[in-house]
Amino acid sequence: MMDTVGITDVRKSFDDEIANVSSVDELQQLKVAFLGKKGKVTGLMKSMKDLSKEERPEYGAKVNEVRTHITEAIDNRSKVLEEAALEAKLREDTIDVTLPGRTFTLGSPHPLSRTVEDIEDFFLGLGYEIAEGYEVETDYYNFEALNLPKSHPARDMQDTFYISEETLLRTHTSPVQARTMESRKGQGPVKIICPGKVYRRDSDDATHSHQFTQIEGLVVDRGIHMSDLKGTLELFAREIFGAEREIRLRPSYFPFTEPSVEVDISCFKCKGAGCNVCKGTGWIEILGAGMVHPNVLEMAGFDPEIYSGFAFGMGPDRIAMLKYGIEDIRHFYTNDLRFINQFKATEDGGVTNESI
Ligand code: 2NL
Repeated sequence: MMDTVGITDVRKSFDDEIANVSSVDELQQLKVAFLGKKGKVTGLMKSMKDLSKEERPEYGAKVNEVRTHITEAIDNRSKVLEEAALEAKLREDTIDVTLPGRTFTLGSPHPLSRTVEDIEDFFLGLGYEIAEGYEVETDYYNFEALNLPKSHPARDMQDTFYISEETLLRTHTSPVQARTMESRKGQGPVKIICPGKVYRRDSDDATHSHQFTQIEGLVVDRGIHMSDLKGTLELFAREIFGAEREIRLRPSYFPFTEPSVEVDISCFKCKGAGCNVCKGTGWIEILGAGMVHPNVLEMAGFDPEIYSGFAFGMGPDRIAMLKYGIEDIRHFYTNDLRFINQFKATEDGGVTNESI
């Protein structure tokens, strides 16, 4: 029969050559040489036209058999070579786990945020709710409802960023308290603190900022007395500035409270002896407070014959400056990393100033 020798030769030469193949590339070349358009198997197929009709089926079957043999051999070899290549790559790509890792910068709570959170935690522990409101307020809630009528001289002291005649950037967080009281429709108790940003027209310097934070507190119920105010603020002073602190109340004036007081704490640095922090007096002023003015209660819908209350207001900026020894209020807002980085995170999520 014609040319079965040719078929045998092709098969033999393939078997010889594949035995020497050692890479995926070489295998690919071999595949082209035998199965490609101009390959040897394709050549065998083409020569079928020279055979007689009777000879063709058997010849074709034999060529197909060789083609199957070659295809399978190439597939098998391909798998073996790919696996070997993968293993070699895995061997080469080992990682040196002893190399030092990259360090990255850990953030820490901003000392002002931390101070606000500490104060919030203390009052939450006494059962207060946290109330928030608007930074853009109406003249009514910012002044009028707090016993500051248009003619009141206190409006000069709190020179304000007006947006229009009736709207302004709030100068204190008191409007939140006025709104909260009003929403309770004359029914006590009200027991809230209001933290937030406030705005006043001021020339910025080491101790003044046109934007700062405030936390005000308000308790309204039947039978609230000055002694409740005093006890609450004494606990507060000891929580924030240390268990040995004493407080001192001095008479003062606010339009929204009567009577009004300034509250001092005994100096945490010199324990009352006199130093640079307390300017030699042994006392540090930390907040203002008083009994809610009957006009304020009445405007918010509470009967001052039945209800009484106390209120207080403090500046967390100043408290943080005292606690962490910060000499300039502008540090809180200029975001200089040299400032921020002084306050390292502590294990309880707080901050310490290592330079104090
Ligand atoms: C201060 C003084 C104070 C209040 C704020 C207040 C609010 C209402 C009613 C009555 Cl709705 N009082 N707030 C009272 C006394 C003092 O702040 O020196 N803050 C930095």
